[in-house]
Amino acid sequence: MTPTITLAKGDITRESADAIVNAANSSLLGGGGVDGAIHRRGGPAILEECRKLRASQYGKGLPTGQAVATTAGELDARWVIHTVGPVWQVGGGDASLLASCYRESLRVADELGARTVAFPAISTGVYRWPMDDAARIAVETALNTPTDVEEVRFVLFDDRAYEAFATRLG
Ligand code: AR6
Repeated sequence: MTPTITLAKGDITRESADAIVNAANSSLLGGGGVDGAIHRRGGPAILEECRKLRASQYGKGLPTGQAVATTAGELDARWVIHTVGPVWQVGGGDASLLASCYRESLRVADELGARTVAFPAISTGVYRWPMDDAARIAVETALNTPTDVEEVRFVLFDDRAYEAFATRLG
């Protein structure tokens, strides 16, 4: 099935969804941006599970483009799905890895049985991916990934991000 795509503006940690996606880094141990906000509002249970993941199957960290779930702690969600976007380097970035973040997050969501999933604009903050290109990759991948997720909600932090995604949706 193809999910319905919806857009929201604001802080993703205020959203209610089965799963909220975190724009994490490989350490899984927190950072700034969405990651910082999720750990702050979600509370210590999330970090505790991330530490366990680091002590078990992700001893070297979560590779770029992959996704893994933990509890959502005190967020209004059942799970946080952590994924690691690629960094935009001078002149470009690996678009297949950014697409993989969305695809793998949806695969994990399917495994969990999540039906509504809220995504931030992965890689467009600290990792510097240009917003228009990131919006294109996010929307195309969500529309082209077979999934049982019914709603993919992109939660955009400001007007510019919202407009970039709205333009892509047409
Ligand atoms: N809700 C929704 N969107 C947000 C929020 C929020 N609370 N806060 C920021 N954004 P970023 P990345 C937007 O930097 O580029 C962290 O330190 C932001 O404006 O969160 O994938 C991690 O630990 C931008 O458009 O993620 C990694 O080290 C988008 O969310 C690194 O940053 C993504 O910005 C990951 O960088």
